[in-house]
Amino acid sequence: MNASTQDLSFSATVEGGAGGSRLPALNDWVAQVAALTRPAAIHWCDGSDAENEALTARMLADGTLHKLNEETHPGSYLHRSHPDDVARVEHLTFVCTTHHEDAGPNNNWMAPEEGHAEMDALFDGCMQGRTMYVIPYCMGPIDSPLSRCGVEITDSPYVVANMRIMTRMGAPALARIEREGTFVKGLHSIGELDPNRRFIMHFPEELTIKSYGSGYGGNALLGKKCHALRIASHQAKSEGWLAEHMLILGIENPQGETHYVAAAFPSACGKTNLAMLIPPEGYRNAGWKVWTIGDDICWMRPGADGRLYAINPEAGFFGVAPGTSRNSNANALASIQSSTIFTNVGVTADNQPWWEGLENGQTPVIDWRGNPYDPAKGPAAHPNSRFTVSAKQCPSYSPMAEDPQGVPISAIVFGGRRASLVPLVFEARDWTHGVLVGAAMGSETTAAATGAVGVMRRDPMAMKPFCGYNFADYFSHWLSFDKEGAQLPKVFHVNWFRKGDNGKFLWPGFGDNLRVLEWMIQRVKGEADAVETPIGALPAEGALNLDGITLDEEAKAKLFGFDRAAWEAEFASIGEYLDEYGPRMPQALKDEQQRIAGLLAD
Ligand code: OXD
Ligand code: MN
Repeated sequence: MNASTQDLSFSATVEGGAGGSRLPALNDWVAQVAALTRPAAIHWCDGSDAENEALTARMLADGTLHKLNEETHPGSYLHRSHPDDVARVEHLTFVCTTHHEDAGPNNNWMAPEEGHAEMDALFDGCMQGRTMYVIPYCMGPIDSPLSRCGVEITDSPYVVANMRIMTRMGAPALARIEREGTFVKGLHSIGELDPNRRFIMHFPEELTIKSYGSGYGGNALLGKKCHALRIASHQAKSEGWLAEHMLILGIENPQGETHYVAAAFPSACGKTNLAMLIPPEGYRNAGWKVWTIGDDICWMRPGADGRLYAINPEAGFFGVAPGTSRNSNANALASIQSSTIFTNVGVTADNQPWWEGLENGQTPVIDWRGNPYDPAKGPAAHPNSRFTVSAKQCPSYSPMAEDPQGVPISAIVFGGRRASLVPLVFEARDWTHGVLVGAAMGSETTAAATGAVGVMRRDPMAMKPFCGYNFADYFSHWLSFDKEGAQLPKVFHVNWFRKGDNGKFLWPGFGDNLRVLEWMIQRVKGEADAVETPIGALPAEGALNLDGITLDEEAKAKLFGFDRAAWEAEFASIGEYLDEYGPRMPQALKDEQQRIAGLLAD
């Protein structure tokens, strides 16, 4: 928006704790946005309990929220989104950089002036009769040098309630913004919730986001995908750090030693389950523990000792509800028994939240649209229905998650949903190979974004929907960490989703994934055996602990073997993929692809 062309004399009732800021740049921006969107009132969020209670009462009164059973789920609410607004909209998500090539073939692009003009036309007068909320927030622990702040302006109280859980929001964040003088500007309006008037635009060079026409989490909670991934990845490139779509967990062995792992998986591939893993019984009895730092986003940068240190910029979980059960993720289930916002789940006769795979013996009576549940009309909960809950409610939440210095990362894991070809686990031989493993990641699509489900696509480092700049430059940035004095993590690839000839999963997954993590940590310490192959090092027979599980011969062959001819074809396709980026693709990565393709052909 061009301030000079706006009528800044517009006035609205100002409410809320702060009622303004000591930072002129922030006050001016809020005034410009108000002049454009013309709200009835402006509310500066302070993040207090009183503010949250008042907002909740407002949302209960207008039907934005429905109270759930207070006895079974105290302080919890259900929100039903517009049925056409249930997932991220990648085809309507843009990165607006001055030069088209800077956004890369991996993003939709628009010139910044055009993007602003398009968005400002949508925002013009869109908040009339509504309250405009100003949300100062901090991504990461409030006192961490790795954290970054932003301000989201929105007309959705549901967004305010979610941002309060997902970020450090309110007065302390405002104080940090006023101290630092910089912040990411995020402007959001639900507009008319019309899919034809919906866009999510990013202006990384201006640290600005504009999102219109959707109330869905990934499109509307601007701290998450828009700031912490798209804008932050761009910022991280110029500042020498990494903003990644990764969970972070700590693995404590019986000797009390904890290793931290960061793992990238595409949306809805079990990141939350892995981040909250409960060790199998034998491991539990032996004293193993798994600690959760984050389930979706990881910001990392080299520390003085050359290792990568990571923080989780988020303060809560926005997890996929379907499939969450006592068996699949008891920690998530325990976390969401109180003070949780559920979005698009079903409801039981006694008003408890319900979703497919909950497996608690109850049945839904109302579906996610608010209609009587009829199995013939589809699932009770939308496949991308969600829970929003504070990370502090998770039994496995690590106290180290609040450490301003972050945690040192021992291993980076890339994983996809691959029914065939890809073995359970392999280790990259060095950093360059690891970057290629991440760059070549492929996965079948899920319900987290609109579009066909189950189609295999390349999703480098699980960042296809989230990298705010050209992937070729992003891979160069990753390669640049391999320098004098660096103590980089080992890189691995996993596939929990390999299927047998009968179409069934071959690996039990969930808690048993700890067996794979244990092998990785042993490899980091130089204590486990591996078999070298052209694609990387696979666990040697007997090196990965399989005590307590039974795998048949087909499973062993497919999970721990490698099919040379099929990999040769895969590497040809990886080569073609890298070529799609033209001359900006780093030569080192192309050479690495060639090296392995050569080994496979031998
Ligand atoms: C998410 C996603 O919501 O990746 O985390 O879509
Ligand atoms: Mn995600």
